[in-house]
Amino acid sequence: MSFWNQLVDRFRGGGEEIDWEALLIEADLGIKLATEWVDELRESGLARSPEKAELYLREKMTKLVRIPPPLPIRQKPEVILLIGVNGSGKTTTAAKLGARAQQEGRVVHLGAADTFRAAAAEQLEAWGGRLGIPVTSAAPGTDPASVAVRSLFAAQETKVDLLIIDTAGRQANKRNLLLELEKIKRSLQKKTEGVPHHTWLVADGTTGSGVLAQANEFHQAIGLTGLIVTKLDGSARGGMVAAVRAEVGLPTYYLGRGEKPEDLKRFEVREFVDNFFGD
Ligand SMILES: Nc1nc2c(ncn2[C@@H]2O[C@H](COP(=O)(O)OP(=O)(O)OP(=O)(O)O)[C@@H](O)[C@H]2O)c(=O)[nH]1
Ligand SMILES: [Mg+2]
Repeated sequence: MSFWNQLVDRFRGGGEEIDWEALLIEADLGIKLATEWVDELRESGLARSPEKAELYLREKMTKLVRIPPPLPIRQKPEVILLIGVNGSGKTTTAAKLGARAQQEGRVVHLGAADTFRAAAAEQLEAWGGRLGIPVTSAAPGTDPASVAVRSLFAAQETKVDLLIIDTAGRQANKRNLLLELEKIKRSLQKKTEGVPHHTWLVADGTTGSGVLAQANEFHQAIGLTGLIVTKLDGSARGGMVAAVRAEVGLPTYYLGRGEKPEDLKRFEVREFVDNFFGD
């Protein structure tokens, strides 16, 4: 039985009307979006029919999570900055994005701007070694902004197509760590206007509504352009993709469904919606 149908069964409660609000919150849609959609279900009278309600919600979801057309980037390299809380999957995602781009025929460079954890640069270097992607790194304790800038210079010199910069894990409420992120962004911008083109939050899908909170906090603090949700190979179903789009306005570009490079999937609306509600 699909995740969705399991939820419907669970919230049906004694043959009465389904508790749609509880169901949608359980599916990680967040309170605000859940309430909004449930009000619409009630007002339209669809709440009493699970089939009709599902069709309605499918359509709402499909419209909501649409991916905006890519902005034309004339500069080379295109630069992606990955940020997020500790252990969310940033370093792995940097490598996976690199591997994907390589498969598409693009030349990639990696920047290891996590100089906080001693093993962080080694972890990215190991990935670089395996994938044949050069990595700019520095000794632990080095100013991460300087490593980011050096990686930009290296990527420009070698004329690669894509630079992916990994950063240290941090909570969005730690002021000094946020300032460090701001400095990384500002230093890159100072060297080349428009860089980084993308500032993506990498968030662990198993934290459920935590993803929405993180997206809100990081977006307010330093400005995000998109989301990547990792660890969706477990029980998490990704409802937070809709919540983040509705409440923070950020599109999701990739989903992580495992630890290997090929487990990073481009976000596809149709596939996502089918997966969420069950085929
Ligand atoms: N199952 C699963 N595991 C993942 C996924 N993405 C990352 N991981 C695992 O999560 C763990 C943490 O990943 P990292 O990439 O090191 O996370 P990070 O955000 O760089 O961590 P810090 O640098 O310490 O903040 C690793 O064991 C990864 O293999 C995913 O999509 N699915
Ligand atoms: Mg890391």
